[in-house]
Amino acid sequence: MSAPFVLTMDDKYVRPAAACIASIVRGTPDPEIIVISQGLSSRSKHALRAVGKRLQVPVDIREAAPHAQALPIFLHFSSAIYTRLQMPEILAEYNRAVYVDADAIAVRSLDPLRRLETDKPVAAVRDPFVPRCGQRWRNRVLTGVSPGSPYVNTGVMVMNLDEWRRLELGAKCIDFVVANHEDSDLILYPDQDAVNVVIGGMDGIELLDPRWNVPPMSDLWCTKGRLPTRHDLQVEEEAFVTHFLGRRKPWDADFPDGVNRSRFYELGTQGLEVIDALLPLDGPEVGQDL
Ligand SMILES: [Mn+2]
Repeated sequence: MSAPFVLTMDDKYVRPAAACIASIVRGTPDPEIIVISQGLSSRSKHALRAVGKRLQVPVDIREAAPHAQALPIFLHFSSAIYTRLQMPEILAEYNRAVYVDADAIAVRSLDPLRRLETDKPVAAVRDPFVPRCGQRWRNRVLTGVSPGSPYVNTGVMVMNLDEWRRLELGAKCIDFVVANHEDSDLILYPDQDAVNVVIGGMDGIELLDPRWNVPPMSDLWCTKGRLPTRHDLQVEEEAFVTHFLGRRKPWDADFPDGVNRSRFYELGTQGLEVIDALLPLDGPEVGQDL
């Protein structure tokens, strides 16, 4: 059985999520799409279903687990940080799932990801900027985590949900975040850090081909006033998934023009058209909840 593609979002991310969904549907035959709602308005849900209709793929919208709201909210994070960790329970009838960040765009078919059979709870790509745990947590000793072990970006993640449930990894990761939420050095990206410490620390992460999660290198360097290397440009060009991590997004006016931005608009166009018709940018419920 192949796995569903799962996105989580609030109202603010409906437009990029629609582009992401359109890009998946464009390249991958008969994908199963599940959206986990973080308090989506009924307008947003309606718009996402309309995107599915346009793409001729049903979009199954589920609610984030209710106890998410009772967990501590800290720094600039919303309860959304816990949603990925609750997926094994929200998707109780599935053995596996492919989680894709709403700020990602599929450049080619994601079929190999939904077919990936792994014994490990997680398969993900090493973070190109922070490839090792020793780099992420300098001078910290963490149980089971050696400085040389890989640090992964969880923006694209194949989840073996059976293993997550058997080993109670969602609860363990949430406990880790709750216990350490005041330690801003240990927890910078809460759910991603928890996956790397808790699941990485038990050798539970399989590394994927880096092409499955590629940041827009040239644009990120550009914003830092640095020129990308030829290698950066090549990696970017060959990406299977472009993941717009970082603060500046391709839908922002100041995002550099180039291959990455055009991928967002070209590969996501069918989703964007539906959203822009149903949720005009100056509408009352878009972009005002943060
Ligand atoms: Mn992201």
